[in-house]
Amino acid sequence: MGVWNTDRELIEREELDQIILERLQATLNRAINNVPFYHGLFARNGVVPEHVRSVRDLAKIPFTTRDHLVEHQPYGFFAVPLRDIARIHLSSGTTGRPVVVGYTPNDRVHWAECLSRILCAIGIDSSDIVQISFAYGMFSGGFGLDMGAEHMGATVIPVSVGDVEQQIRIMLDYHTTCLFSTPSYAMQIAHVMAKNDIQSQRLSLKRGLFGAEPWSEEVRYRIEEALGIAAYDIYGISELMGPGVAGECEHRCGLHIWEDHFLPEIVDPQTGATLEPGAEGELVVTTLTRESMPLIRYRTGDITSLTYERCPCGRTHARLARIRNRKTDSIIVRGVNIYVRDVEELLKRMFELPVRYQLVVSRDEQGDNLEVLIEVNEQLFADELRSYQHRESTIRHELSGRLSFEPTVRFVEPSHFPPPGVKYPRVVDMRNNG
Ligand code: DLL
Repeated sequence: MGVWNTDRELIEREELDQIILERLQATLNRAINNVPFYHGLFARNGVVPEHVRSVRDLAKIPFTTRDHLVEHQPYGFFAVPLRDIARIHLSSGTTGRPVVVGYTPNDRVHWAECLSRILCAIGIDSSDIVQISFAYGMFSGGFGLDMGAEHMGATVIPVSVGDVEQQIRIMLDYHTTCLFSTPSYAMQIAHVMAKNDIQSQRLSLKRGLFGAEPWSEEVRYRIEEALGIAAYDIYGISELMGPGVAGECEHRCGLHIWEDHFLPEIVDPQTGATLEPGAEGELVVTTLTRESMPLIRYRTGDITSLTYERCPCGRTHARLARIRNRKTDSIIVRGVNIYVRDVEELLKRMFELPVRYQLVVSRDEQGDNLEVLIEVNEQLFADELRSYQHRESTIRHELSGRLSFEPTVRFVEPSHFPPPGVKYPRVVDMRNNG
């Protein structure tokens, strides 16, 4: 498979380290001079950019959190005047209030570069027809990947999300060779294909690029089997840029994070202490080229680990382990830690088909309440009422076995959720809303 930018992707480590340090200095200066938040933060903590002489010195600088961004909405973190901003997106806000993200023309050039590297690394070229089934609009996924695929010469079909049968029709009619979507949407597509007896051999699909939410090796295997493709992982976070911060190459042994644009650290999520390569912890990123919105030691909330060992593909950039879950993907209700993943596992076992669900936590005089909302899809409607009730009571029973109280389980109409393929929060915590 190809390499988009040989000079940058296969660069010797020493040279890469030099670029990182120079760009780090430039970023610190840009932030301190142009963003009042950073000016104040550095002054309060006695940080002078010149004192940051190595990446290790970064630990002297306090973290930036999502709450900081929320406090300074909409434009408080912009380091350039609004007239220099070419585009605005929103972080999708699956874990809180959305935040505005700006791009200068140069930021867009870097975005297209990072994405082209990933697309090329998984074998996409100008002969490919790429169906983009991420949401377009304020979410960075649809537009960003559209721009990246077009930049590297592929043919783009900008389908966006929604009706799953339409996705399949377009794949069949227009001979789509690559599908880009969330992994859960790909599973839904696979499910509808199976239901309508459409064999994967009828498709021209060769590969798929999936991300924007956690997924497992098992899901990868199921997507590959069902769609007859090779499936690759792409990571990104809107506050930092959008999709393309990191992605797999053909070896699929971790996601290369483009260190000439993003400086990664792994920290202990509780203490904030920097951890050694290989240790699992929270990913913290400092942007190195962003003009519009430089972020220093930004806490992503994503749990992963880092390796600097050279990949068989020859790229020198560090690799992230697949993102396991967000720190916020567990929630404490009545003193019990509930992992969203556990609930998902349980639902998977019960239904054997992709279901959408949401955990809603609220509080009244009796204390905290947990409600598990489950989308009623066609298959469930077709079921006997008895099995319906049986499932409701089994879920309630299984969950109350782990908790010290009984949650409520409620089946809801599809209209409760956004259109299929769109990200939505798995947890809604209403306890702080007064
Ligand atoms: O999800 C950007 C994106 C679009 C990435 C398309 C990949 C493909 P946000 O909406 O800001 O941006 O959400 C970012 O999604 O902090 C992770 O928790 C999660 N996430 C993104 N990619 C992955 C992945 C986009 N490959 C948040 N694996 C991040 C696991 C992911 N989680």
